[in-house]
Amino acid sequence: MINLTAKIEQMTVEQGRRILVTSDIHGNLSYFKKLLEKAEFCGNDILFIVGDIVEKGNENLNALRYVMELCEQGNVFPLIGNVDANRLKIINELCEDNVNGFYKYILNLREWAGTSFYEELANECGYTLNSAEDVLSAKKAVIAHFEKEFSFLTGLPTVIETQSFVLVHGGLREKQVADNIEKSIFELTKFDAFMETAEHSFDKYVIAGHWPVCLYNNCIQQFNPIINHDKRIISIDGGCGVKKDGQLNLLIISDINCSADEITYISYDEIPVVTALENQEASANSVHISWVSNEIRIINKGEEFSLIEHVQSGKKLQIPTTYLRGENKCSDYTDYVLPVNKGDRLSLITQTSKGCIVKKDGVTGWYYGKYV
Ligand SMILES: [Mn+2]
Repeated sequence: MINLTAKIEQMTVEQGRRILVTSDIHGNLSYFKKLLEKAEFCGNDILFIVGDIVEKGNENLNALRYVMELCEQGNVFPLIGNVDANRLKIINELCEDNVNGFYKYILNLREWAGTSFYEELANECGYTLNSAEDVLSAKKAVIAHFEKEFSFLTGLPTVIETQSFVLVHGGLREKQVADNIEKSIFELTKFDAFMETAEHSFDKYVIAGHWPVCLYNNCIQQFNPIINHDKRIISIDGGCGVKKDGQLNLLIISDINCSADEITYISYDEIPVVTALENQEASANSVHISWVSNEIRIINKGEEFSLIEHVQSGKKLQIPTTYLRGENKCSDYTDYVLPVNKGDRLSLITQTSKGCIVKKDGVTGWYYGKYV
């Protein structure tokens, strides 16, 4: 049986060691490795991985095994995420009554990400998943074969409190860290929009993942970590692998005693990069249509661009027709025109006859100039 109760751990971090924090790797192992390389991660660093190691990417089992391997060095501290916990629960409870829904989910992920955590587990045990029955027949072998991986995930803490900050995948429900022990693992790991909806200003800065930071902004589409000094919350999920212009973020805290103002970050994505050849000024009054506000009305559907009305803001705008999702939704979109200087490096997301949608320093927007 898998025992999924919240675990709160205390930890004292030695002075003089650099602290790195990432979250929401979601099976994107190459992103994670490249990010550590970029940070020149070494044995003297402390690395926290704030949950959601598996699912949605194409190397879920390998990502988990890589994290397990890193943990043997003694300076790497993963926490559990809601998706990690949910997989344990689903696999454990898998039976005839619920297998159809789970098989549908596996098929969705196969189409979207190429594979899924359970599919990788089943495959390693020699099972191919072509029906709900296959999913169920693999269960026994999966549970026996991956005992080590499951007990590793089950043993992960939900919250780690250090002398200067607190780490948790979703967020803290209660202001005092210790009071959160009453909460379920899912209340602490699946706290949607924590930075927006938390009712407390915490004593120590709380570092959380789970909710892609781009969902916090209705004007600008941006993926960099956000530090909220009023509530003392640091939100770091860059939407890696979940958003097409997402990135994997890594907070860099130079020392356990450094102040929140001194925290920096780096990020990694695999979007092709071009160089701008022209300057461009930023636009004002932009809108960012995100997954939490993506209801639209199509006014005129064109071949390359369509005129739509964004329901939440009431704004009418032209968006690439490829961004439409059915009749009343669209993909994440912004009409923001980025400030660009000649020589800037831009990550190229979408090309159109009018200009390109690019990302610069973690912010997405239009660029209308020439580039190479
Ligand atoms: Mn999550």
